Amino acid sequence: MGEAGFLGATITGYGCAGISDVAMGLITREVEKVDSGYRSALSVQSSLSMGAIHDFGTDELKGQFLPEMAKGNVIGCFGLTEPNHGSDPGSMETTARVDPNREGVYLLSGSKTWITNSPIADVLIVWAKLDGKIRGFLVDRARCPPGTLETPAIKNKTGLRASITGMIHMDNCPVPKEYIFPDVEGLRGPFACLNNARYGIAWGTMGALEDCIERAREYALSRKQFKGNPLAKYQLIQKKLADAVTDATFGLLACVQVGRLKKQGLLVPEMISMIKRQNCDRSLVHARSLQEIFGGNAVADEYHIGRHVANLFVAQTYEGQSDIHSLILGRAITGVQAFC
Ligand code: TGC
Ligand code: FAD
Repeated sequence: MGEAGFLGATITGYGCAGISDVAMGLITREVEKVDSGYRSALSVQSSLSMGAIHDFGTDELKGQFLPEMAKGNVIGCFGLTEPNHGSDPGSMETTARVDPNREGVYLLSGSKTWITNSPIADVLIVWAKLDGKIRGFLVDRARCPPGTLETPAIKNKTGLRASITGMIHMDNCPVPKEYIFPDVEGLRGPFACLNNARYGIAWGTMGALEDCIERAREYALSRKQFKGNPLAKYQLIQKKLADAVTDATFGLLACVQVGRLKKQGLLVPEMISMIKRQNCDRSLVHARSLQEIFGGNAVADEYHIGRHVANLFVAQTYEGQSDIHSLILGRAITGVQAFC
């Protein structure tokens, strides 16, 4: 991906491609046609890790990390979710404190879980509370003394198996003050990065759905049941395909429109909640429905449809589960927040 110029591709400078949000969306769609885990790797490196450094890091941090991250030589991850706090990251327990023995050093302690790429990350963007306020820290694995940082992998996942996911355990993990994002405080920091990643998921899930449609169409044309007729001849099968193609088309058009509004500076985050929720939900519903066309063969991995279904459940869950995006939209519509 680094060689192809996909990583951090919307960033201008630092060896990045500087393409539009719509162009990035089109790349994301093609990548997730292959597998949602590939798109996850792309999203985490580009929107969540490089994006955080680009938007909130100092010029020194940008110059030091972005060019190598754009090439894929340095891998990033984004640690927000904790074992006890997923949908509600504002309640996070990970803390930072001033090192009593060394000037200009902070010590991070706490655990993050379900972190894409954490076991292989060189650079870990960690959100933690300093004096009760959420701040962003860049943890450079190479600078962490033994025993202060552990990133075990979470094994035997049922979805997103092409992507490595792990935990981040920090025990007085030292971070120099130059590696703190200086000007961002509160959830605005991580959510700003998530806006771009969620936008990418809305595009990506349409790619996964398109791959399901293509595979189901080919199968329905070749598989014959009842007097030698292909499954594609039957109206119930055609309806499944028609419903899926319709939502894939509407979903892509919505992404294009949101991408254009983003470029014009007319975007509000609720637009992203709307397309993230809708495209994740519809792609999962249709992938499950198209799966039925394969009958028992759907269970065999060589037909790929089951892999997409398992992946799309994850896409619907991470970066704000769909019901959480319903509440974000509900709050915008009514002015009343229903989270707690
Ligand atoms: P709330 O009061 O709503 O907001 C707190 C502060 O944040 C600001 N804010 C935003 N800023 C920019 N963009 C957005 N979309 C924003 N949403 C909120 C807000 O203005 C406020 O700022 P300030 O300055 O006034 O403090 O906070 P809340 O605690 O009530 O939030 C509730 C809720 C549900 C909206 C939020 O917590 C939420 O979205 N939960 C979902 C958690 C989530 O998305 N986690 C993602 C983890 S990362 C991940 O999953 C990566 S997977 C990667 C992969 O493999 O592809
Ligand atoms: P919970 O918050 O416990 O929610 C469980 C269920 O309850 C959900 O259906 C939710 O919608 C519902 N719920 C919660 N609160 C409410 C409410 N107020 N009203 C109604 N319903 C509610 N996180 C990162 O920080 N970085 C990563 O790189 C990352 N990668 C991931 C990769 C994978 C493969 C997976 C599975 C997850 C990843 N995550 C990552 C974590 C992901 O963001 C969380 O799983 C997600 O935010 C949901 O949090 P949770 O799992 O703790 O569920």
